[in-house]
Amino acid sequence: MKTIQGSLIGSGLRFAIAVSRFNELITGRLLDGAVDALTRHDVRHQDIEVYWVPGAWELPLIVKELALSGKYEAIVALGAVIQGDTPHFDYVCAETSKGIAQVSMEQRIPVGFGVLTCSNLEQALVRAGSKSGNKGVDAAIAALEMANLLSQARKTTKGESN
Ligand code: INI
Repeated sequence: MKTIQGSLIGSGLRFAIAVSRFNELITGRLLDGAVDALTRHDVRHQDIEVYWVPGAWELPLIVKELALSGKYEAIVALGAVIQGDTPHFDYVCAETSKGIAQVSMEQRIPVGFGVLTCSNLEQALVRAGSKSGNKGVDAAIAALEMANLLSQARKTTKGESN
């Protein structure tokens, strides 16, 4: 039996982080968490590029552009969508998540999904570095693991030795 896993060693890997300015109180914390997680796993500061967009709705487009550039082993998408009194929330959440997933699948690049979809600000704060951890950290670590796993899988499926 052969088991293939992605390591959490980030040296030599290049990351783009796309982050939305909407609800920056939250997304700034997600960004800090993501950068901290990557650098703690030996990703160099100069190998991380941060792209700000106006809101979560705009994330799929920049993620697609970054994926197509071929410059990065993985991308992390960060945002915070907080429910209001209208169905706007549902449209933004649905299109953001669908769009990001589509880019990841079509371009075959890991995209860590760090977009919070919360009922209120308190729920978001809890997930942005207080009681329930930091979803920016989780998204960055998932992207790192997947970048290494994909690289392993591509070697293995080409029959190269590891
Ligand atoms: N964008 C967010 O990132 N979070 C939100 O909670 C949000 N709400 O609630 O409206 C939001 N809206 C803006 C949207 O993402 C676009 O930037 C805007 O519609 C312009 O295209």
